[in-house]
Amino acid sequence: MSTQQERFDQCIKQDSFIEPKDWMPDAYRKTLIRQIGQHGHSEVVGMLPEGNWITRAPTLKRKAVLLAKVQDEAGHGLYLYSAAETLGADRDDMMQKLIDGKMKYSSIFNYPTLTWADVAAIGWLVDGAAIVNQVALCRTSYGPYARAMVRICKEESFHQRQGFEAMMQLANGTEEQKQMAQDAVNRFWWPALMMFGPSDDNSPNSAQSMFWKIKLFSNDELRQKFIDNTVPQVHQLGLTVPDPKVKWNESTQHYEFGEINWDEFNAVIAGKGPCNQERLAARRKAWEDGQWVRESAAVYAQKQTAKVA
Ligand code: BYC
Repeated sequence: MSTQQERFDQCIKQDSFIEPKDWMPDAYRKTLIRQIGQHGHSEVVGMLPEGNWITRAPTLKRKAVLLAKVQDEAGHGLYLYSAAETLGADRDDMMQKLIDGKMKYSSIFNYPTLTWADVAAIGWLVDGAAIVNQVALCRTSYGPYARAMVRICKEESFHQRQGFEAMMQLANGTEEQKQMAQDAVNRFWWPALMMFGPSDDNSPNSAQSMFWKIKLFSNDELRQKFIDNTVPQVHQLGLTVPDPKVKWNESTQHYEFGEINWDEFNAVIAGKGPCNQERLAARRKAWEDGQWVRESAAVYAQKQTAKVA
């Protein structure tokens, strides 16, 4: 075994961070670029379903909060693309792969936001699921990814709380508003569980990623944690979980739950979800419309460099 490999293995074993200039196996680099790139794309595509409601937010306060949240998601995308660049990834290439359907983004953003309650449900359930996954990633083995996660988690916590508060207002509102809240939970509950990825026995990347401590907990462990956190919140809102099998198990100290529709999950990640085409078309248009901005910025940067030289 090479000294470089030994040093890398030692670093992983001791829970130290691997930094951009450190030697790392090619497959470790490739896995990180895949995961961080997809994570960045999820943040950026994730702006679309919520952005859809900025002009229709019910009050000025809700509009201001939603604007700030969507802007935060753009920022998360930027930290993540920057982290991927430290591994040698090229941002234009990642973007091209996203719009060509060659790189994935989170399945959850392929579902439509039909009512205002869906925006509340995204804040509460989707950001809630994201936090469970991302808090674990604050100790992931690659330094720049872990550090990006610390700030992202702080912002996601605010997002989750505002989503819960918006949901609480609906759940305690008129009968119609309460029904709207329940309908959003019914439609977003299962897709939120799918965010954690396939079950452990069907997750091709998990074993290696856990060995390298890129992932510290398995998909099923994190999904269970989210369910244990969230079921009491649904009850607190006076709503119901759309799964008749949800039941507290005293001996395991966890909630039991029903079977996830993996056919639906596989269809969505294969590009056949309700909004996949619409999401990619929106990203493609934004990329093409922004061409002149990228060109101008590049010319400006060249001029600045020439001045310094
Ligand atoms: N959606 O072997 P597996 C947010 C893919 S955004 C789509 O378990 P892995 C927010 C997976 O990529 C939060 N694809 O993979 C933003 C793999 O395909 P490839 C986003 C999925 O990587 C705006 C294949 O299925 N969070 O918070 O070990 C507003 C097999 O899976 C999904 C992150 O990205 C999925 N749900 O584990 C509001 C967190 N699940 O690449 C909120 C970082 C799996 O082999 N990522 N796939 O073709 C991770 O923690 C891991 O990548 C995953 C999957 C747990 C998602």
